[in-house]
Amino acid sequence: SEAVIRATGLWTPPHSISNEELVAAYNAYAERYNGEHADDISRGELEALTPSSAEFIEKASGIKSRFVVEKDGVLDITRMMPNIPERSNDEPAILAEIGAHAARDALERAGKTPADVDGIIVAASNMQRAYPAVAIEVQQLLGMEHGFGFDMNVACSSATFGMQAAADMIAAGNARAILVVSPEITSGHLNWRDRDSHFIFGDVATAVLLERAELGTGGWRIIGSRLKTQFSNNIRNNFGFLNRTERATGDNRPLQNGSPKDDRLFVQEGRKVFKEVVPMVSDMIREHMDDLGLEPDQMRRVWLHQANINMNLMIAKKVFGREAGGEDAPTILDEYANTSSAGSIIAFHKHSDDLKSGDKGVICSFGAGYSAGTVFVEKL
Ligand code: CO8
Repeated sequence: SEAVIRATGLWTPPHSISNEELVAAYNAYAERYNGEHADDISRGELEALTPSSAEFIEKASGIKSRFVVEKDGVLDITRMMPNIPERSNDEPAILAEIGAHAARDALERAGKTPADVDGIIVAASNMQRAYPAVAIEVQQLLGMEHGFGFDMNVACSSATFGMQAAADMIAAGNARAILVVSPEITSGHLNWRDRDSHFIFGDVATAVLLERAELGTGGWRIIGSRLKTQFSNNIRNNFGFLNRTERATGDNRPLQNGSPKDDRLFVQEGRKVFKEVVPMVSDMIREHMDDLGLEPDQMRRVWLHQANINMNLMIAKKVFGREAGGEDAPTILDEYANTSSAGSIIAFHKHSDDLKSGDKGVICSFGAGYSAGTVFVEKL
């Protein structure tokens, strides 16, 4: 039987960094770096770092601030990454903990308890450890003594791919309800020393509760969902379990050296991503609309992946066949920045209560892989 989206949940970190604060820290770092490497720079052996700018960031991306789980370490120019102290194996891992916060929020909004849920999928860009799966720890934190959990990673499209997997398992009779949880601590794998990307990401956790239709009321019917991937090196992170083995004996450089172009952190060709992903995603949504028999004027709203405001305005224009923005394609990018897989879910969570029964829209993710997912929904 059919799965519906019963409710969503959100956990927002307590700390926020404005563009101005971020740029002040980066520029102080760049000045120090240039001073320390003055000789190499004057000999032309090293390129000087150029300052970042808050005006550029807002104009190029639409981002004004980002939430982070810890702020002081990010702004400390001798560190430039969050301070997230190691916890013992007897304490909850931070990724599981924030995922459980979002999961509880979704359950509360649906008037459900962990006893009603049979599965946890943790779907996110970065997992805290290799094993045991973070999802199994979330299952334990929620106090579930039954059911199953597993992790999956499709970068920015993790949540929509997770929703498809959950809906299919519910339809196949494997679970009554499944929570798709996306805890994104992007601040851990963002290179805060890279001017091109230091402003892009923020931290958050979201959850989506999917349930067999006849087990409750309210929420959203899934009219159709579709997944797409196409290999690209334009967004890449080479961090991985073979890093240790990839070096010759005697090479003792740190695995993540934290240099401005460290490829064991997030790196991208932002321009190419923009150019290639806009048509890929617009075509995907339009083709899916055609197959579902949906005309642009039957679409009430699009909840798009939150990477770049200009990208979203172009995609929205193609979906609606007219200038579109604001209410048509709500943005949370200004406040949250890019939160990878959680972005379209935050937009949906914060901007869907005003829709009426029968209203239709699409939750759409896109990003590294490339990967993209469309989940068309109708308010019950
Ligand atoms: N301050 C001032 N100037 C800058 C800065 C800065 N911080 N950065 C770049 N500039 C300058 C450049 O040097 C360049 O100058 P010049 O023209 O003199 O060479 C000029 O600004 C223009 O640079 P760009 O062409 O790079 O700028 P864009 O207008 O393309 O904007 C963006 C850059 C905002 C990155 C834009 O290209 C973009 O948003 N592209 C789409 C990216 C995207 O959607 N990526 C998705 C990645 S998310 C994902 O898949 C999740 C992965 C997992 C997450 C892991 C967490 C870490």
